[in-house]
Amino acid sequence: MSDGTIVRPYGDTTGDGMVQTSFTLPVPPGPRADGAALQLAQKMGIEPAMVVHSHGIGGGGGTAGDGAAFTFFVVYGSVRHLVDLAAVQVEERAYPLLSPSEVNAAIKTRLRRSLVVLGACIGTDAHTVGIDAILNLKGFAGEKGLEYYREMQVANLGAQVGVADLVRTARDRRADAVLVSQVVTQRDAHLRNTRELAGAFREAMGESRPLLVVGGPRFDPAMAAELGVDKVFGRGTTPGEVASYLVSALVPAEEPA
Ligand code: B12
Repeated sequence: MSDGTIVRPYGDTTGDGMVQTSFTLPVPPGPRADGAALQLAQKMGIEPAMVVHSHGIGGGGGTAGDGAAFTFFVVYGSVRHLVDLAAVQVEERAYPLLSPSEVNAAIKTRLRRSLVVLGACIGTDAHTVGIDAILNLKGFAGEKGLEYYREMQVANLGAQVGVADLVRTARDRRADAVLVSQVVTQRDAHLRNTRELAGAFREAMGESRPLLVVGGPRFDPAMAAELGVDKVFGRGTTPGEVASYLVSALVPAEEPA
C-alpha cells in the first residue's frame, strides 16, 4: 500500500472506503423501500450504509401514498474493496493532440485536398447535442468544432438518419470519415446500431469504406474492434481530440514527393 498502487475510496478520512451511489427500485416510497435499498447496498458490499436521500418517482410527486410506484435512492456507506492501480487497463491516446492550425497545415501540405467529414445520429436517436458539440462551429469546452477547420469539409446530417441513407451520402460525397453519435443505450441500442452501421459500410464499400468513428457518453473506447469501427469516443470528448485523431488516421505522415 505504501507505494500508492493500492488505494481505497476517500470520504471523511483517508482510506475510509466511503462511496455514494444512486439507483431506483420498483417499490413505492416509505420505510419498506428504504429498507430494501439498504439490503441491496449491503449485498453490493456497502456496509454500514445509510439512505441519505429517497424520493418517489413515476407517480404524483414523491411521498408515500401519492401513487408513486418507484423510489429513487442515494446511498452512502463504506466498502472494503481495494483498487489495484497497477491492474487498471484503459485505452491510452495513441496520437498527439494538435492545435487547429497544426491540423489545417497537416491536411493542406500532406493530404493536399479537403478532408471530407460527415456526421449524423442514426437509428431512432434524436440526441444531437453531442455530435453538434464536435462538429458545430461554436464547439465544446472552449474548443471550436470541426466546421471551424478551414481544411475540412463538414456536413452534419442531423438526427435519426437511416444507415442506408448514410452509406449513400458517404459514397456520393466521397467522405473520408463518417462520425456517428449514439446517446440512447436502452437495450444496447448503441451497440446494435453501431454493428449495423459497420456491417452496412463493409457490405457496400468493402476496403474502400470511409473511416468510421462513433461516440456517445456510454461507449467504452476499448470496444472499437469488437464493434467493427475504427475508433470510439466516450463522454467529455472534445473537437480537438477528434480532429487530431482524423489527422493521425487519414493524413499521410510525410508530404507527397
Ligand atoms: C438533452 C436530452 C434530450 C433532448 C435531446 C435534444 C437534442 N436535440 O439533442 C430531448 C428532450 C429531445 C430528449 C429526448 C429523449 N431522451 Co434524452 N436526454 C437529454 C440529456 C438531458 C442531455 C444529453 C445531452 O445533450 N448531453 C450533452 C452532450 C454534449 O453530451 P454527450 O451527448 O455525451 O456528447 C459528448 C460525448 O458523449 C461525445 N460524443 C457524443 N456523440 C459523439 C459522436 C462522435 C462522432 C464523437 C467523436 C463524440 C461524441 O462528445 C460530446 C462532447 O463531449 C440526457 C441526460 C444527460 N444528462 O446526459 C438525456 C438522456 C440521454 N435521454 C434519455 C431518454 C430516455 C430520452 C427519451 C427516450 C425520453 C422519452 N421517453 O421520450 C427521448 C428519446 C428521443 C429520441 N428519439 O432519441 C436517457 C437515455 C437513457 C439510456 N440509457 O439510453 C437520458 C440519459 C436521460 C436519463 N437518465 O434517463 N433527450
